[in-house]
Amino acid sequence: MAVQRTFSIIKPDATKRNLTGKVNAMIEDAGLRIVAQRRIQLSDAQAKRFYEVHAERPFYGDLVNFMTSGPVVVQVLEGENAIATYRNVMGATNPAEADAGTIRAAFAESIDANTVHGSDAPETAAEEIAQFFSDDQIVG
Ligand code: IDP
Repeated sequence: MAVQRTFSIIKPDATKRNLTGKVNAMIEDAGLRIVAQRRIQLSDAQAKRFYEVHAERPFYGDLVNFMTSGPVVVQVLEGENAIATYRNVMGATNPAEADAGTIRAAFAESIDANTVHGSDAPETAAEEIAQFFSDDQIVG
C-alpha cells in the first residue's frame, strides 16, 4: 500500500473540551503525520456542502447545527494506507460500538457529537481536502 492522504476534522465537541492535542497524539501514535492543519469556524454553507451526501437523512439538520456550534480543526493526514488506518483509529460512528483504544471510544459523547471525521475512500479524501486546503498549504 502506497502513502495516502486523508481528510480529518476534529469536531466541536472535542475543541470545546480542549481535546485537540489528545486527539492529535492518538493520530500520531497510529503512524499518521499531520501535514496540514487549521482551526476554523465552519459556516452554515460550508457544513451543508461538506455533508451534502447526507442531505436527505433525518439527522442532516442536527448534524449541520452541531458542526457549526463551535470551532473545528481541519487536517490532512498522511501515511501508509492513511484512509483505513485513520478509520481504524477513529472507531465506529456510534461510540457505543467503538472498539477500546479508538478516539471515539475514548472521547465521543454520542453518535452526532463523535469527536472526529475521516474520509472513507480515496475519491472523497481528495474532494474533502480540496474543500479546505490548496496544494501549497500541505507540507508532507
Ligand atoms: P462517519 O463519520 O463514521 O463516516 P457517516 O455515516 O459518514 O459516519 O455519518 C457522518 C456523520 O453524521 C457521523 O459522524 C455522525 O456525526 C452523523 N450521524 C451519522 N448517523 C447518525 C445518526 O443516526 N444520528 C445522528 N447523527 C448521525
